[in-house]
Amino acid sequence: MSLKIYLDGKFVPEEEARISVFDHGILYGDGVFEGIRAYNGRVFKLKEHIDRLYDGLHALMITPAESKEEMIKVVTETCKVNNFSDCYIRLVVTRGVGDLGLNPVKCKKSSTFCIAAQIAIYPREVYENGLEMATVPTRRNHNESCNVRVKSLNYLNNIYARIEANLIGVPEAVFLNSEGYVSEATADNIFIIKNGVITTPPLSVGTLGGISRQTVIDLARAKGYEVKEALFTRYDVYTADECFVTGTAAELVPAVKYDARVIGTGKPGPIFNDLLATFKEYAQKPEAGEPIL
Ligand code: PXG
Repeated sequence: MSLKIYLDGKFVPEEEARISVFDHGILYGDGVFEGIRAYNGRVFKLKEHIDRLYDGLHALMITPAESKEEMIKVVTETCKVNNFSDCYIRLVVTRGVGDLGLNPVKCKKSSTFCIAAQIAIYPREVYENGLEMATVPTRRNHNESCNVRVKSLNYLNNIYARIEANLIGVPEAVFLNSEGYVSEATADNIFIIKNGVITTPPLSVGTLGGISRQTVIDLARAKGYEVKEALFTRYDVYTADECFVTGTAAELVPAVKYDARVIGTGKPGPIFNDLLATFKEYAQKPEAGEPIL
C-alpha cells in the first residue's frame, strides 16, 4: 500500500513525494525534523514536538510556510489520510531550494514534508531482556559548534557513533561530551537509577531535550520518585542499579550491559518496569496528545 505524504501543502502518493537535489536539506543537512508517535488515535505530545521544531527553525532562521496551528493539523491529517491511529511520524522542514553555495540567503522558500509509517527500532528481545551499550570514541557535538538541542537534519555526529557501535558489536552507543560526562545515546536520552534516585544528564551537558525524557521525569516525580538532572560519568553507569534510555522511536528501553560491565542484576529492574508501565498507561490517555479527528 502506498503511503500518502504531506509535501508543501498537498498530500501525494509516496512515489510522487520528491524534493529537489538543490534543496539545502540534502546538500548541507540544513533543516530540522521531528520524530513523533501516535497512540490510540492521538498524536503524543504533539504541541511539545511542534514547539521544539519551531525553536530549532527560529535558531536556524528558517521560516516555514505553515503556522504552528497549521503544522499541528498537517501531522494529525497525515495520520488520518493514511488511516493510522498508532504510528511513527517524521516531520521535516528543509531550508529549501538554493544554489550550490551554502549561503542560506539564496534559499527563498523552505519545504515541509510529513510521513506517517510503522517502525520497529529494536527486536522484541531487547525490550524484554535489555539492551547492551558501549561508549564510542566520537564525542557529542559541542553546543557552541552545532547545538544538539536543535534537531537538525545534520545527524552525522550520531551516524559516526552508530558506525562505531556496529564496529564494537553492540546495538547502541553512548556519547560522552567533550569533557567526558555521559551525554546520551545516538537517538535516545539516558537515565540511571541508584538507591532509588533517578538521574539523567542536564541539557547543559549537550543532549537533546527529549520529549520522552521530560515525560518520564514528570511521570516519575508525580509518582513520588526523586529525579535529578545531574552530570555523571561512565563509572556511575557501571555502578548503577538500573539504566534505561528513552526516545520517541525506541520508547523506553532497559539497558543491562555497558562497556562490557553488567548493570545491576543484568535484567530490567523494578523501577524501570514501574516507569514503563506508567508511561504506557499515560500514552493511552486523552491528555497525552492531540486527537486525530
Ligand atoms: N537524543 C537524540 C539525539 C535524538 O535524536 C532523542 C534523544 C529522544 O528525543 P524524544 O523527543 O524522541 O524523546 C532523540 C530522538 C530513531 C530516531 O530512529 C530518533 C530520533 C531521531 C532520529 C531517529 O530512533 N530522535
